[in-house]
Formats: sequence, C-alpha cells, structure tokens
Amino acid sequence: MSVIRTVCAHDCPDMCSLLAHVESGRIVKIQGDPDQPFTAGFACGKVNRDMELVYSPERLTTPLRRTGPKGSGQFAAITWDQALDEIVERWQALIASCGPLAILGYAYSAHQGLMNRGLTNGLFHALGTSRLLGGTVCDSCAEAAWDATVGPTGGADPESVTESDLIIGWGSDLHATNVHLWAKIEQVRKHGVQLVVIDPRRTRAAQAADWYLPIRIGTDSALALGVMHILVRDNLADRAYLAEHTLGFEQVKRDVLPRFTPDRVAEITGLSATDIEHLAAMYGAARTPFIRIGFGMSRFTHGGQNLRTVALLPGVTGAYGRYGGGAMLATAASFDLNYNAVRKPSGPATARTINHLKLGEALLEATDPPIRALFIAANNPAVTNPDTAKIRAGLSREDLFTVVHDPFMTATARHADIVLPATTYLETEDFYRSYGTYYMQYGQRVVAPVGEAWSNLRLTQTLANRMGLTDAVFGMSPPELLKELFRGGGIAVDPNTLLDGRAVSIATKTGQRFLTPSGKLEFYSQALADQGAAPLPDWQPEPLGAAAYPLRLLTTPGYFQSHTAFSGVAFLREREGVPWAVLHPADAASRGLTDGQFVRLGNDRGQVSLRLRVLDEVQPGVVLVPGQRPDEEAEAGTVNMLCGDGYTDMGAGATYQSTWLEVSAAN
Ligand SMILES: Nc1nc2c(c(=O)[nH]1)N[C@H]1C(S)=C(S)[C@@H](COP(=O)(O)OP(=O)(O)OC[C@H]3O[C@@H](n4cnc5c(=O)[nH]c(N)nc54)[C@H](O)[C@@H]3O)O[C@H]1N2
Ligand SMILES: Nc1nc2c(c(=O)[nH]1)N[C@H]1C(S)=C(S)[C@@H](COP(=O)(O)OP(=O)(O)OC[C@H]3O[C@@H](n4cnc5c(=O)[nH]c(N)nc54)[C@H](O)[C@@H]3O)O[C@H]1N2
Ligand code: SF4
Ligand SMILES: [Mo]
Repeated sequence: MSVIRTVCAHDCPDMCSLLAHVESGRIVKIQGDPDQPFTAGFACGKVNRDMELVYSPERLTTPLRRTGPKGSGQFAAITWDQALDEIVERWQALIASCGPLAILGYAYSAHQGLMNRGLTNGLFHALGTSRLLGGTVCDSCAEAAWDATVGPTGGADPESVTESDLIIGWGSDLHATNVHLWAKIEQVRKHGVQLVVIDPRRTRAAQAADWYLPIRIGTDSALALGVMHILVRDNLADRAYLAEHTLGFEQVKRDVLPRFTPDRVAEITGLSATDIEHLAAMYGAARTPFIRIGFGMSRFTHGGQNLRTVALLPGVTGAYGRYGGGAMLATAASFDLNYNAVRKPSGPATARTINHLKLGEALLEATDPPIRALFIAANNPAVTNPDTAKIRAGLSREDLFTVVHDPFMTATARHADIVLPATTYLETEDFYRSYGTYYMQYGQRVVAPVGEAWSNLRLTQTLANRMGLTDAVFGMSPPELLKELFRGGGIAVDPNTLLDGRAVSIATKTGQRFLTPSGKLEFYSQALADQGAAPLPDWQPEPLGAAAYPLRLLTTPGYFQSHTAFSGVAFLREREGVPWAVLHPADAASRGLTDGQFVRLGNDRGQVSLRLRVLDEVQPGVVLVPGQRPDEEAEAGTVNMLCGDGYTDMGAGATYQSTWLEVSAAN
C-alpha cells in the first residue's frame, strides 16, 4: 500500500492537503493531512468518500456522440480520435467561415488547480474565440465590492483567529462551507471567545453559536451602519486609525450615519434595537474582532453595497490594524502569480466575453457572429446558472455544436453533441493556491484515469496542438508549467521546492494592507463614483416592483453537496436528502401546507416542485431552498429556473436572492 499526498481540488475555501491510501492501483482511503496546520488531519464528510466519486458507477468512461434529439440523453460511444477529429474539423471550418468569435469557450472552477483550470481558458484565449466572463455566478460581486473598499488583496488570515477576542460569521455558513475554519473557531471558543452568527437562516453554525442574529436578507449594510452609528455616539471609534488609514469617514459620519439610528436599523433588519445596541457594544469592546464575510450577503441586487459596508466596519475601531482582527472574504488576491502564463498565452487581448448569467441570451440572440459552437468544462450551467430555462433553450438549438467535458452525464452534458469523459482531480497532477487560506501546494496524481477519462490539461494541450497552436505552454509538463506560474510573480519561493508536495504558507502576521487607489480603506470610493455607483456606503430597499410575489428566495449551499459536483455519489445524495424547500410555520399555516408534502414554488419564470419542510429556521416571508439539485433528484425542476439574469450593483454578479415567488400545494 502507498500513501500519496495530494490536494483537494473542489471549489472550497479550505483547499485541504489530503493523504490518499492506494492499494493495487485503487484508492481505498482518503484522510486529511495532519502535517498541514489548517487541514489538521481531517477532510470533510464529502471528500472522505471521494473514492466513491472516482469509482462511481455513474462515471463517463468513453467519449460519446449524440444519437437522439438534443437533451434526450441518447448517445453512442466513439473513440477519442473520432471525437477529436470531429471537434477540430468543425472548429476549423467555423473559424474559416465565421471567424473564431463564433466559438464560445466556457470553462469554470470545479477543478481548482491552476493548470487544469487555467490552461483550458488559455486554449480559447489563444484561439481568439468568445470567452466566458467567469465568476459571475459566484464571487464577482463580492470581489468587486471588496476591491473597491480594501483593494485587490487578501483579507485577515483565518489562522489568526487564535488571536481574536470575538468572532463573527457574517453571511457564511462556516459549518457547511468552511469546515476547517469552523474547527479553528471551536478551539478558540474553548478559551471563552464568543461566536456571533448573522444570517437569515438559523444554520448549523448559527445553532452552535453563542449568539445568533436572524437578519433579514439584504439588510447587512443597514446593520453595519447602525453599529457604526453607535460606535461614534459612544466614543468607541478609533479616531487616530480613521485619520491615518481610511478615506471619507467624516463624510459618512456627517451624511450617512445620522440616518441609521438603532430604531430605524431595527425596522430595516428585523432585529431588535436592544440587540443592535448589544452587538455594537460587543464589537466596540473587542480589540481583535474577526469577521468572516461570506458571499451569501452579496447575492442580490444591492449585494455589492451590502458587502462593502460590512467590510468597512473593522476600520472604525482600528481592528484592521491588529493581527487577529479585521475581516476575511477571501485570500486569493494575495497570491502574486503569473496566472496569465497559462490563462492568456497568445491571442487577442480582448475578445467578446459572455457573462454566465447571459449564456442563454448569448446562445439565442448573439449576432455578429452568432455562437455556433460551444465548449463547456467544469461547470453545469443547465442547473447552477440562473435563468435556467433560457440556457436550456439555447443549449437545445439543433444547429449549435456543443462539446461538454465532465466526469458525469450532467443536465448540461445531456444537451451536447459530443461528451468527453473527464478525470476527477485525484487522477490529475496540479498546483493549487487557496482562496480561503494563505497556503499553496503541489498535488500529485493519485491514480491512473478511470476508463478513457482525460484531464482538462491533457484535453486542452491535445486540442491546442491539433488546432495548430504553437505556444510553449501547450507542450509543457505540470512541473514546467509550475515554473511559468512563478516567473515574474511576486512570491519569493523557488517553485522547485514545492514539487515535494508540502503545503507552504505566504501568510504574514501583520494587520490589513489596503491596495485601493488611495492606499487606504475607502469609505468614499472615487472608483465607484466613476462607474456611476454610490461612492459612500448606504442601504437601499430592493427596487420597487420586486415583490410581485409574497415570498423571497433564500438560497444556501448544501451540506453534503457542493453545487452539483457530488451528485454522482449516491451516498451523499441520500445524506443531503430529497431536494426540499423550507417555510416558516406561519407561512405554511396561512397556505394550508404541512411538513413533508410536495409543494410547487412558482413565479413568472417557471415552477419547481420540491418537498416541504416547515421549520422556524427561517423567518416569515422567506422560502429557503438549500443547494442546487439536478431535476432528476427533485419532484420537478431545479431552483435556478425561478431566478432571473439581473446583475448585482457591482461585478455583474448573480442576484439569486432578488427572486420572489409563491408556494402552493403540488397535485
Ligand atoms: N458543503 C459545501 N461547501 C461549499 C459549497 C457548497 O455548495 N457546499 N460551495 C463552495 C463555493 S463555490 C462557495 S462560493 C462557497 C460559498 O460559501 P459562503 O461564502 O459561505 O456563501 P454562501 O454559500 O453563498 O452563503 C452562506 C450563508 O449566507 C446566508 N445569507 C444569504 N443571504 C444573506 C444576507 O443577505 N445576509 C446575511 N448576513 N447572510 C445571508 C445564507 O443563509 C447562508 O447561510 O462555499 C464553498 N463550499
Ligand atoms: N441558486 C443558486 N445557484 C447557485 C449558487 C447559489 O448559491 N444559489 N451558487 C453559485 C456558485 S457560488 C457557484 S461557484 C456555482 C457553481 O456551479 P458549477 O461550476 O456548475 O459547479 P458544479 O455543480 O460543481 O459543476 C461543475 C461540473 O464540473 C464537473 N467537474 C468536476 N471536476 C471536473 C474536472 O476536473 N474537469 C471537468 N471537465 N469537469 C469537472 C462536475 O462533475 C460538475 O458537473 O453555482 C452557482 N449557483
Ligand atoms: S473541506 Fe473543502 S477543501 Fe477540505 S476536503 Fe472538503 S471540499 Fe475539500
Ligand atoms: Mo462559488
């Protein structure tokens, strides 16, 4: 038996170091690496069982060509050579007749390795095709809001919580999506440090917290401004820090804070004025309060302003200046690597980009040229993108030549002309940097590919060569690509030393750096003003007319699923349970609905049928749908059929929670 150290490539902030036990060429056990301090010897309940992902009977093992109508799922096996010949012939003909923009390369984040993820984008960059504007389903709004406020740099180190004297989980279900930070927090709580959770759902993290604040969706900016109001009123603001390290606070104090009295904030947020006073007193008394900001609070129309305002709070008391204090949204921006070496080899600097949210529109309506060929890898837009019906209509175009590369037959793959079997990360070698810690690590391939599966890297390099691209990166091995990623970057580590597979941290034990144009924490942002956005933090209600339906959608991650990436594992599907929706008892009673029955969630976009749970873990007026479950697991449909393609105020992100609907009995 051998034990191979590798890295978990799932889209997750923890980026665990893993030890995979291999017997006769088969993985028999996966455990967290005890030598990586953040992983601390355990993998989550999903990845503990990733052998079942690798050896799932549902894995695709050969290339397939469509034999029935689009979406019917009728395919016949073909060889890799037949598949590649057909793809290259179709792409070359299209480039000759319509130009490269008629092809859309759409590859996203399900493999977090910088090579397997990045080089697929590099292929389409070099071909000069239309490209995906990636991240808008996930972090683009949050990131734009953070960048406008703190600058493009990582936040507080999650390992600094050992020095924190108060921890706030704000819009992030740490128990589900950041389990290793959760474990660290559990340790510091043993020493009496309090954990406060601010979330519209009484999540598992909220249930286990010292104090839970059930805030209304999209009102975090009002709460943060209310806390600032009290800090100023009670002389708890750090005037020296504000003067030296921040920009525009005086204007906020004069023009914004007077409107955010505890009583008004109570009205907006649904919290009591007493609780708001208590939160401000607690925050003001703490020296090193650590706020874990989640993406959850950015997923609606004013999401950017909402998140940005929370990110300003640690500037008021100077907590940003102290190790253990501050705020953490993400860390990735601090890894100064030469990403462009793999993502942008040759090719035009600009090309048509397509936002995830507008994929349906682009497939149905783009002109000049229309999109005639589509390549999708590591993303399942027929389930995980909003405006799903339009996306499926676009994918159903008989004249669209679609190739999907995935380990499983997803709802998206069912619409393809050619489906190519992908490896899972355990069958690949790659280099990783975390987006939720300051570790980077080289991960070895653990086992040979299952069946005829190919990694993203192998497929990309083969297609590039067959398409006649001559960039050196399309001929490099992973260790050679690693050197390219470090060439000209700002990390003073010899990449050769990383090849032994040990995790290396780039964390520093300092306070927060600000990389905004002013070099300060920007309460006033000229950059936002220049984009036509509000330069000062504020709270605004949802646009008028939003509430044509009475209930608001709350969408959260699944505990035993990560989007649809584990839907090929029967055990995890069962652990997650049938897809369900949650209503508060009062809302269920007023509709005559009872726990366990099937209900229909509907609005002007469509209808979805799920099982109902009646629980007071949400407030009245809200319907919670955890996870994004594929149609075949649900009674009917998938939650994103109800969500529109509108953008957030910053970063052109998804507005899942600006969705209003009604729930009724399903017959
Ligand atoms: N198990 C598991 N882990 C995952 C994932 C998964 O699907 N499953 N997904 C991975 C990915 S790709 C990502 S991007 C991260 C995302 O992880 P997070 O950053 O944690 O963000 P979200 O998952 O969007 O939402 C988390 C919480 O925000 C709350 N929330 C929603 N709206 C609001 C609001 O207006 N205000 C406040 N205060 N809270 C709100 C929700 O109730 C939810 O509990 O997790 C990663 N990890
Ligand atoms: N309603 C609602 N919708 C959401 C969210 C929400 O909170 N609410 N969250 C959003 C967020 S944060 C995100 S990040 C997106 C995620 O959405 P997606 O990126 O679509 O995530 P997955 O469902 O994990 O799909 C990835 C696909 O990649 C495949 N895959 C896994 N590994 C590999 C590989 O190595 N190579 C290839 N070629 N394929 C691979 C998986 O089998 C899966 O089919 O969903 C978004 N959608
Ligand atoms: S916690 Fe996240 S990084 Fe760690 S094993 Fe699970 S999915 Fe992978
Ligand atoms: Mo995400």
